[in-house]
Amino acid sequence: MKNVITLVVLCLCSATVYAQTATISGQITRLNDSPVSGILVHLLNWNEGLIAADTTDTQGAYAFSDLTTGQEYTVVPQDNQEVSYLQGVSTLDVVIAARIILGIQPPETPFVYAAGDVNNSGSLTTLDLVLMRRLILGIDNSFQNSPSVRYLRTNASFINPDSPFSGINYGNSTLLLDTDTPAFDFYQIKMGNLNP
Ligand SMILES: [Ca+2]
Repeated sequence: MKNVITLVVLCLCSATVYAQTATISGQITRLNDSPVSGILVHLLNWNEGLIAADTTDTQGAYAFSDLTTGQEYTVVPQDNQEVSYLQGVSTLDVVIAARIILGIQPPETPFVYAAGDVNNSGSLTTLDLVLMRRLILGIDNSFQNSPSVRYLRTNASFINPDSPFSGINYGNSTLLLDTDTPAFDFYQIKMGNLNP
């Protein structure tokens, strides 16, 4: 009996020592840094199972607390606001995209480049220009292979800063939680709006 009690006490002590928790928090903003409120954010476990949900507040902030450390989590902002495809897309955006494609004006950020990839092919090409024109002219009312907005980690970068056409490292929305992780931030990218 004494051995059993000792074992139970040992187990409880171990649980106290190892079951540590931490918080993942961050903010969703537009490219002009204005916060986006009301965005549903899902937290998935290593098995892509939904374990928590939060909605961004007026500051665009979300948080998940009391998460067991030593495990992998993925933060996934949901496209729940039904932003019109046409919102923010004009001929000026087509001109900017054309200048990028022609090499006249390099994209200022990977996010501008990503916003132009409206067919979700991974690169910005004349095909994207065609689709943007068709949307502006009312021939299409959506981008078939892309939602109207996408969410990218703010630490996304060009794979080769000297050559935007080499592609984008989209950053990681999955992390192995070790300690409190603030500033796990996202940009809301309005597809087709290269001049936010
Ligand atoms: Ca494309």
